[in-house]
Amino acid sequence: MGCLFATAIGSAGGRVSLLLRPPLPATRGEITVESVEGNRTCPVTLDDQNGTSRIEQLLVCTKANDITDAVAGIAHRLKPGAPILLAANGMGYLDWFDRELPDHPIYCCLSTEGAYRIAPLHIRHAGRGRSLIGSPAGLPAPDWLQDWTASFLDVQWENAINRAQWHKLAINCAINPLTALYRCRNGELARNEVLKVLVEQLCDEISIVSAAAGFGDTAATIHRDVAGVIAGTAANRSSMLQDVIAGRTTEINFITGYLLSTAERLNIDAPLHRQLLQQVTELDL
Ligand code: KPL
Repeated sequence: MGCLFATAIGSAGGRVSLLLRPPLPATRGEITVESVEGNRTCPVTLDDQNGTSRIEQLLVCTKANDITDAVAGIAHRLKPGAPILLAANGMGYLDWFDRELPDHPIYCCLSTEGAYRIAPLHIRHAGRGRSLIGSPAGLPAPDWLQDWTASFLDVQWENAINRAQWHKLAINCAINPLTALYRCRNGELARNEVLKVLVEQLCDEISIVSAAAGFGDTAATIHRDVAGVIAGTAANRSSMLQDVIAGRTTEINFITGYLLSTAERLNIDAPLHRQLLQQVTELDL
């Protein structure tokens, strides 16, 4: 996603540096994005956490588990007040920013764009989606948003990004852990009778927690919305299943873990989510 977003910003005239994990690839600094519409390229400066240039604006496209380490490693290079845009799954990482980088405005990006890596700096933009950017603290749309809205991606400002994030989290809580544990594609959750019942029960628990947490909209529609996403992404392997298959740590603590910490704060039990958190955590070990 980092390569896709970098190319989008580059296409709108922005200057982009990619901060990669060392060792830097032995390729020249150019991203290639393949799509049905043809190939796009974007010149970029390649850098890693040992670089010294100052960062005017930071876009973080890591897994949720890696956000804080990645940002901590380059925080000294951020210009005063540089905005930070987080494009990651799940919730629960904002407290760290409030504590460690209180002078940097934080924005979040939720995206349904589909892209996968073919080689270093070479990706395929496989599915067109929409990206929502907003400020969890309720800040107004910043000037730099124009770099995104003028790009080839469909990007919109979202005033209620917290709600949008919670809604996405709720959907991920109902789909991702089951697909990871049963190693199935999303569509199996609607075909297999046992899994279908589990999805319903997960949605019941999500609905109760959502209502108590002030997300009545998610509480009201979660069963229907999850069914719709399962149908619309039937052939997909969820991101959590992909992590399990690749032997990566899953984002369960930032998905089900965040739902459960919200439930706990509100004195609500969500036993099925608790069980799935434990089972997926065991896969991570
Ligand atoms: O967001 C997803 C994910 O896999 O993380 C869904 C919507 C479940 C699509 O696979």
